[in-house]
Amino acid sequence: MLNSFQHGKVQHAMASSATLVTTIASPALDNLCINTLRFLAVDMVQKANSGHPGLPMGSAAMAYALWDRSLKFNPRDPYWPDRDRFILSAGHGCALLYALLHVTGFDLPLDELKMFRQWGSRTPGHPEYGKTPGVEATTGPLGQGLANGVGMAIAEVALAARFNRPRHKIVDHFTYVLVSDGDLEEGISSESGSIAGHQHLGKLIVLYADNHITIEGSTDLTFTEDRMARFAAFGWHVQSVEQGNDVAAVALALKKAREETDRPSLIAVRTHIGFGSPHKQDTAAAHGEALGVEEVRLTKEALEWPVSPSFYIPDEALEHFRGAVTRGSAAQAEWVSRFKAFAQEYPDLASEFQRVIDRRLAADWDAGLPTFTSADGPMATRVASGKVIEMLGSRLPEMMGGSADLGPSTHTSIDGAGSFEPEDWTGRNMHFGIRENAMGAILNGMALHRGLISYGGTFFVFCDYMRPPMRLAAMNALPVIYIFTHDSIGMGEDGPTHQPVEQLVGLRSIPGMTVLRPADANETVAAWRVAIGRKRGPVALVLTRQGLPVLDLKSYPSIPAGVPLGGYVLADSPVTKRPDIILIATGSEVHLALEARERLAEENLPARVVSMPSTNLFAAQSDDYREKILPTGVPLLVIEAGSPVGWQSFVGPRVAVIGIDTFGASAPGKVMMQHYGFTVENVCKQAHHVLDQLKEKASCA
Ligand SMILES: Cc1ncc(C[n+]2csc(CCOP(=O)(O)OP(=O)(O)O)c2C)c(N)n1
Repeated sequence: MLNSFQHGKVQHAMASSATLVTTIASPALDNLCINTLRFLAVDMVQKANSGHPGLPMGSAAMAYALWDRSLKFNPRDPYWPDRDRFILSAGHGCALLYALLHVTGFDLPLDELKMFRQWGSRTPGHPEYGKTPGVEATTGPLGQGLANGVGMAIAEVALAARFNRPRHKIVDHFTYVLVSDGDLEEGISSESGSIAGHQHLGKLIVLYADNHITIEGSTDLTFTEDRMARFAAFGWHVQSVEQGNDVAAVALALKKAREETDRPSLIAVRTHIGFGSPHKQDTAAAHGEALGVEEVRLTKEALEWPVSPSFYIPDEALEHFRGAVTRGSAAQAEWVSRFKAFAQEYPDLASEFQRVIDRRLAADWDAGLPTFTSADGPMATRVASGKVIEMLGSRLPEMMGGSADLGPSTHTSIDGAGSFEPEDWTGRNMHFGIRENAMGAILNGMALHRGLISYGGTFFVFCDYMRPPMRLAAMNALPVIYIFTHDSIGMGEDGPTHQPVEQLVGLRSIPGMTVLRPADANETVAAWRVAIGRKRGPVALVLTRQGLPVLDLKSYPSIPAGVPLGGYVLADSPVTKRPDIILIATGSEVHLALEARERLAEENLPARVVSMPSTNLFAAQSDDYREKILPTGVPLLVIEAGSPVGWQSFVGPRVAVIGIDTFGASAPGKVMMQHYGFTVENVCKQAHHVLDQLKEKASCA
């Protein structure tokens, strides 16, 4: 029953009182194990003739100290809920991680190591979540992994605060991150480091491969501040280990870090990039290319390692590493027994824990979702979203999120749910501060941890600040929700710096991202239903600042079923079944399309209005459905207060777009809309123009 946790699935296995016993190896055996890791990494990179040998060679000892002496993990069941998390933020050094995963007994055969960076292998060029058992996060874009770790540590304390009870600690693990200079140079390290310090995340422990080298050479070129003082100022507990190969010293620092419960820990370990390589150690040449056949030989000789065979793993080392399986199984069994006792005393809480870890929604989670009527309008979609969040927050206690200091504008708080602050980690309203990049990466870490539905908001234009973590969320199919308000030039006076133009097309183009720009309060409700119901991939809700009329469901009954399909007929041509033109609009422009349709009807031009809150969802529908909504041969006119880029390729050549291909300006929203052509008059004029042009073409043909 030890393998009873599939992605956190709890089964009530037989209780076991096994305790975690680590057999400390002799220094000679330690060294053998460390060199095993080093040379596996060296051989992987050499065989691929691509990759980064330097960091693995320098950091093998500290990684070994962690994995051998501290890390709570079970290679046979990589996803049991209370394992320690380990993130290699310096993802370029992944040969080290793959070596660790193989030798400790994860389902990663040696043949996979021999296929490093090759098509279809489980050992890609940077760690990819979901591809390799034991990889907790996709890393490579420097700094993101560290902030993911902050998110995971936040998830740990939040779930502990929610589920642990006196005598029952069912959530109790550490989050470890290995970072490099590049991770700490990136601004996100300060954003997330500051949050972690402020939140007193004592179970976050960061090992820093302080090797003084980046790609262009010595860190003297770029990175000369006192990193220790910087993190100390963030409120971290900081330690230095002078000898990176001193396993005992690293293990001791890790022990001290674990004992420091009030502050996150940074342990700077002075390592040497390319350790052991006679010509490349301590140089940038060890960073990002294979050592070369001759240098591999010299390095192996220097460290008294057999030159051949490559991928050599001494039996003694393997046997020691594989102790992780017994250790991990025992640790997991011990947790299972604790969980069982917890479930006996708190059966409801135990099944609730199981539910949130499995990402299952509570029954009737959407029962109280509001329906708005025209009497509620005008209402900004951000306001409608706020009402939905309040309701959902009360039904789904796993919802946890906030904004980058814009809560009153983004309407992202859950009333009565308290603030997530070090004094009270049961609070579910998060205050990320003005740190969008870290916010995005923390949301990813929370989602990767499991047990929470994480969401975050800011002004739409500032989503650019969090694009790197959004891209990773999409790549990792993480169910993170973004709430982006002030969605167009219609937001008004703040001017072009705050008025999004190219953001819609930008987000829509991220593979796996679902963007929804609802037209009113009722579409917003339906959009939230999509967001919460989606288990894979992030969802961005793009919402207005300005009030919009409410589309009454009595007049527009197609809204609830239409929104999940991405695009649907909101109002059809009043005269004939087949319209002369289709007006496709999103968000606030849907109302303009509806007005224009009436005007066009008076002008004997029957038009259909298609509301298209999500091009991503619409594109995923069947050809038949899309043909039904946008029949072949009917000209299309798109109305969207954003860049027109993308529409042509999306709906084909028979399309004209009223969009924006310049920046906005500082003026009231209504004035802006008029100046940029978002008026009934212009829509009607363009509709006629499209048809005239087509007629002209037809007569020329
Ligand atoms: C955001 C980001 N920018 C640039 C890179 C490309 N890159 C990979 S490693 C690296 C820096 C290497 O220095 P360091 O972080 O100290 O790693 P080490 O040399 O110790 O392996 C850079 C710039 C990246 N992976 N991510």
